[in-house]
Amino acid sequence: MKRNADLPPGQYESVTFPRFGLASFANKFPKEIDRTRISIVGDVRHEITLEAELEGLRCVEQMSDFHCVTTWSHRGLRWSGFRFSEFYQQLVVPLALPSSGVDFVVLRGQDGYRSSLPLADLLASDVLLADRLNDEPLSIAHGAPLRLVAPAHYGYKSVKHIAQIEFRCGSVGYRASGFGRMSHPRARVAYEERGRWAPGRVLRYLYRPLVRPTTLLFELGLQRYLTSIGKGK
Ligand SMILES: Nc1nc2c(c(=O)[nH]1)N[C@H]1C(S)=C(S)[C@@H](COP(=O)(O)O)O[C@H]1N2
Ligand SMILES: [Mo]
Repeated sequence: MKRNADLPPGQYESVTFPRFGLASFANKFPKEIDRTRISIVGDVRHEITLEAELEGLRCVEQMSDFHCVTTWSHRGLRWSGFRFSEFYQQLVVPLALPSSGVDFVVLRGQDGYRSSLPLADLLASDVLLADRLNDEPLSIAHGAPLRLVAPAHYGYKSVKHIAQIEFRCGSVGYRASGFGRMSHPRARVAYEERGRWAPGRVLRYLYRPLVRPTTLLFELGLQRYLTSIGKGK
């Protein structure tokens, strides 16, 4: 890894893009990668499952950098998929009829991981639901069949293997995966909002030593899994 002055505060450039996450998810994988289905639940009039409807959305491409809270950043990823804002306006609003007070969204992956963002942050034009990375279908490592990409927020908000999206009025009672009490409600990279209870400038030094062991744990988990399904090297 090397330092890079024009990265957000406290970040290093990583030349590789590792499979990464909370240690407890290193050995968890999606059950269904050939089919994209998202269930819409919460404060909505109709709880629905979207599948064929997704194909009607406009496909967009975007280059963005990816910033993990543990201080590694990988630059210049080319994602394609659809804009979360268009997904919300064109499918969720007319088909699920969210309550007028909906302002908080919980996203859940097929591996059981969950994270949240304010609805307003998800409606930013650089937030995608991506199904391709660098001109190839999304791999299991990086979130097949569909993941969130929210480049202005730390990677822990970009839920992989999306299965369910819950639209809620407020966040009362919600707790994020893992060290849930640590996770920041917005986690904006530009403001170094790494966590809720300690300043970002302090957390960088606590998180950085986790990069190597976590990368290794996630790589081993993936190799073991690919071997078990007959796709290993
Ligand atoms: N479903 C799911 N999504 C997840 C995670 C996870 O373990 N499971 N980890 C998060 C974290 S902490 C990071 S940094 C990014 C890593 O994305 P990558 O594996 O594509 O590098 O995914 C995020 N989304
Ligand atoms: Mo992360």
